[in-house]
Amino acid sequence: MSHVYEPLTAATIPAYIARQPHLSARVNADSLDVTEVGDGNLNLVFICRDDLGQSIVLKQALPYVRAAGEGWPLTPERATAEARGLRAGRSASPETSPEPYGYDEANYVIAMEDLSALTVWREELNVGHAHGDASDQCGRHIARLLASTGPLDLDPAEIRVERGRLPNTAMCEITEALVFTEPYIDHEHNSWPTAVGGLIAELRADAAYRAGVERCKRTFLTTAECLVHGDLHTGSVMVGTDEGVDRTVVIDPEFCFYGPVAFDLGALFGNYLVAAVRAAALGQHDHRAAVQRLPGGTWRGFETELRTRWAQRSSPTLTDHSLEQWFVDIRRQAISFGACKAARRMIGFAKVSDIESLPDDVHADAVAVVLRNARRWMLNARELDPTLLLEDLDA
Ligand code: SR1
Ligand code: MG
Repeated sequence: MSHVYEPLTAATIPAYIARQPHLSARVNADSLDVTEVGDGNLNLVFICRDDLGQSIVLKQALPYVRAAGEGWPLTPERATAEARGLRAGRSASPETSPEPYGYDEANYVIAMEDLSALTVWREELNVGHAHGDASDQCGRHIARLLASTGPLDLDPAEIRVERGRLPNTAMCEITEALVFTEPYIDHEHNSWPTAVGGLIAELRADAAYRAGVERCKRTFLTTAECLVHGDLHTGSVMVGTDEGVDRTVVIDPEFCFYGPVAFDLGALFGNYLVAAVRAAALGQHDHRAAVQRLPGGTWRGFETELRTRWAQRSSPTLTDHSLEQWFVDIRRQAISFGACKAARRMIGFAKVSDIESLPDDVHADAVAVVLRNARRWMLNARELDPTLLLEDLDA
């Protein structure tokens, strides 16, 4: 149940920080320069920097969807889920998670490390920088979260308790609607270039594709393997170099929930697809080749890390053969989720800049290529190899 609270502003933040010793110990509240930089769909994000160059980030949930306005209310309790997701990520994989500085539950404000030395991965992909190592790091991040919140070390009762503590119902409902339902019905959120109307009608009429989407939705609704990020697209990853150190940092786990681990892998695969289609549309051959290697990087990072953690598992009942079976299931599910995640960005709410910022003369074609590949992935998920997913976009 949420309560009334005041949205922060650049003007109110110095006093807000001054009232909280754990924050005023990190930045000087008397000399703050505050900039609002939130560019996502949901929240306010402030970078607060003092005259010594020390900085922190404050992220506040609004009681509605920022990209849509107050007409689409959304519980700010999602910040509580995000704060838990951040703590879990930091504990499972400190090297790929931001440092959290605290959570103010009364005002739905998360304080955390300032990552402004890094850049959002999607923006980097859009300007032709693939950051291949980030794909491996993201795969490892997913495996570490699985290992520390899933059945390798926790017994089912512990997982059930954790799951009950973090239902994140409102956010899961958004995903169910935007990823699995709305793209396939008439809905005011949907839009597409006129030239792809026929293709979308075909996709919607394809019984095998639709059955695949329904299977994904069932898996999303009923599987609770571990804590998953829940929205792990390339806009949820920061990349670059910070004080001479290469970093990949997974941010924004406000959609986190106990779900199928393949959902996070699929989110990345689907977003690599839109990045590859963008590169192809712009004739960027070298960049396209680098993007084509990203799914393999993520899969190998995930597999390598999970094998390592498997060898250290404490659960006595898990057999090695079951790990191999699990990889087969995860691979198929991830490719199928990837199809859903790419298709929703072409049809429904919250489109992606990779495609939306393309010149008019290639935009509709790019949407069509994404949709054709999404269909191919869904129909062939069992046979496809993640390392070859983007090899032939015209197949
Ligand atoms: C109403 S939220 C729209 C989208 O933004 C987030 O990044 C998620 O992908 C969500 O589906
Ligand atoms: Mg986000």
